[in-house]
Amino acid sequence: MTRALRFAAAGLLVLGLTAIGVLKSGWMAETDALERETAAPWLPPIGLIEKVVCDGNRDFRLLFIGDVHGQYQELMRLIEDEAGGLDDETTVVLLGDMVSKGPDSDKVADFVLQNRDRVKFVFGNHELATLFAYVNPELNCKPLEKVQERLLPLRFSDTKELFFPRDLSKVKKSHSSLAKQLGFDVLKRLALHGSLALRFELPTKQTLYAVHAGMLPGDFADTTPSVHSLTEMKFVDPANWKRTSKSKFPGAERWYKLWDRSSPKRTTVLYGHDARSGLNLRDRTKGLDSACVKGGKLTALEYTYSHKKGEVTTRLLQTKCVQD
Ligand SMILES: [Mn+2]
Repeated sequence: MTRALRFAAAGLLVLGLTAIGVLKSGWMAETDALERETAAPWLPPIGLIEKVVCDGNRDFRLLFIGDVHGQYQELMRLIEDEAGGLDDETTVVLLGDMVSKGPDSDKVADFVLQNRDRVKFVFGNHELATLFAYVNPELNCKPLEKVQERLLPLRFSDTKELFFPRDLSKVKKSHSSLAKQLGFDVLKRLALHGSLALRFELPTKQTLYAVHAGMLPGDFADTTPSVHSLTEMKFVDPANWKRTSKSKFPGAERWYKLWDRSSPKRTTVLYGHDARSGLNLRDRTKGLDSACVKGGKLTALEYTYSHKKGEVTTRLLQTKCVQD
């Protein structure tokens, strides 16, 4: 082999090895990215609203229940003893914050998922915090400033809004532990089953909305409400409805006062979230969080439809709660 040929062969060999190296590192980078992607916690988007048209040709009953907060025994007592149990005519609607704080969040979640055809729920701030803690496992292990930019939002199927909690300190270690305890399968099924709001059209032309925190006039009719207002709001600025808050601020008003003034007459909002105000039954809004987890009561508001009479009757059911 001439010298020149030897040089050329060596050159080709180097080139070849380099090419393999480049290809390999490219391939490795791609695999790494893929692994990261697969490893990143993922949950399906949550539905914004589920609409139910109730059939006027048969009897039915809707049982709206305030914040359960993991008080499984009380929930069972309310449904079995006070309400006479789940039957084919009954739909239970949990008004959010069904998990967290109390002792048996896992049992409450299992109960909901095992009775999906009879038990519906809307997401409360505690369910969102638990899901958020699940998709952001670093949140409670590292200082906030280190993870803040890497946080992943929660996603919803009918709104482009990406949800980050307004106050990250409200996503606590207990939410991360609960997320771990429930695990991916349960959280995924909860995300697929629940929604941020429910709307029931009754045969009597009444409309019932179920949300965790509150609604503003025009929500779902003219405007898409924000996740924060549906799950956290207690107060609103009457001059700028986009300004909502959990705590009182100058000029703020309770959201249900706006609702009383400007919403359609035959439309009622059932909600939870406000244990401090307690049971709050008004003409067009029904607040059902009666502080069960703090040793208060667990409340259900029952709507029973009789197709013979063509009428809806309501009844309030309560059970006393034992503080854990
Ligand atoms: Mn709440």
